[in-house]
Amino acid sequence: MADYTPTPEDRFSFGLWTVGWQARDPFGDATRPPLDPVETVHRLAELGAWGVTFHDDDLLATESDRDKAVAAFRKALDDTGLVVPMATTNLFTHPVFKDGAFTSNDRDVRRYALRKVMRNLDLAAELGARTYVCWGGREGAETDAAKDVRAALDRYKEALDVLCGYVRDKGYDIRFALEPKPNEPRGDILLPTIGHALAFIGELEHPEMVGLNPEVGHEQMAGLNFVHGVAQALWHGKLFHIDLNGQHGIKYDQDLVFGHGDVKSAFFLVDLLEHGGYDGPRHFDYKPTRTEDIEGVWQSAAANMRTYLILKERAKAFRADPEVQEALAASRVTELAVPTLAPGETYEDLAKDDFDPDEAGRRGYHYARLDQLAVEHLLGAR
Ligand code: DIG
Ligand code: MN
Ligand code: MN
Repeated sequence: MADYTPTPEDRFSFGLWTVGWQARDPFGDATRPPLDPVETVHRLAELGAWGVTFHDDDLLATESDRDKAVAAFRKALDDTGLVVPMATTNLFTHPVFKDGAFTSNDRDVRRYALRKVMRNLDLAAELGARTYVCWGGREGAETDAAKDVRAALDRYKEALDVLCGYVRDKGYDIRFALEPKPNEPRGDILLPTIGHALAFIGELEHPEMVGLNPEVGHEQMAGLNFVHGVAQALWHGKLFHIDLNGQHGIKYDQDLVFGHGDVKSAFFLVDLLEHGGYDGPRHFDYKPTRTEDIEGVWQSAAANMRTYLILKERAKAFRADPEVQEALAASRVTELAVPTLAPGETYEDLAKDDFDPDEAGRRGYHYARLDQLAVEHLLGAR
């Protein structure tokens, strides 16, 4: 029986806010007590995780004195060897951010948000984080009259430009990763998808310092193919980090255990990450379902890593299967990597082709066979 026990070499990381979620939702109170970040660090280390990530406010879950909380967190990291690959700011829970942070109509709120991020950037740098995520969960609106989107994008750009300037002046080895999401908690969130965020990054003063932290469920909430989105982020050299979880299509943000939503998409995502040149953390941003007690919380944390490792093995077997290699060639998947014009050719050479579009239109691509091979590997039937 294969061994799916995670080790730090797998570079799995979790947000404090994931296993620490008390399961309060819009229709019900918390079903779990607050979780001490120190307990989280030790338990994640026991489960085989490599890293832990945090919002500034997560550190205060059970200790209101920030210095004590940071000292305890740092000691837990030292005691366990867990690293901090990423940090971020909570710009969405406090009522002050109810109309946004970087794009609130209230200029004083925007200035406060920048101060809050800069303060946590200092801690992130101290703890060795290389990536700083910006999820603009409250940047948006419920009604069109309420938000001048062009002005909001001006303010969003201004905020990122100021923060990139701060990181450069401080000499921090930190890059920013924008996390798109189409809606929830706002009716419509700005930079809703990978595509919107990529276009926005191109307008910044330091675009080289800003990339993406795509989340599985967020693109799928918009009805988009997450694997295609991640592939384009990789193509732009902008996959700086990734939030792995599960989602069942277009509904509220489920933040399920990785693989517990669209498992075929998860299979091809792991195939892409393991063979597509991404060497960053395998970060889980999920929520243990509200039905779980603390024992179930730790079981769900382990499930993320175990599912990833099973899919990693299945994807490796898929790629190594000679019948798959033959089917990929028969479907001309490998031919797509061949440039359309041969070296030295120009558009003038295109006129020389002897090509019968009707004959080509009759040719099949044999994708059904290829997809069946993928499904059989995914199901462990090969
Ligand atoms: C939600 O998907 C967001 C917040 O949890 C956090 O700001 C970010 C970090 O991954 N993801
Ligand atoms: Mn989510
Ligand atoms: Mn996320």
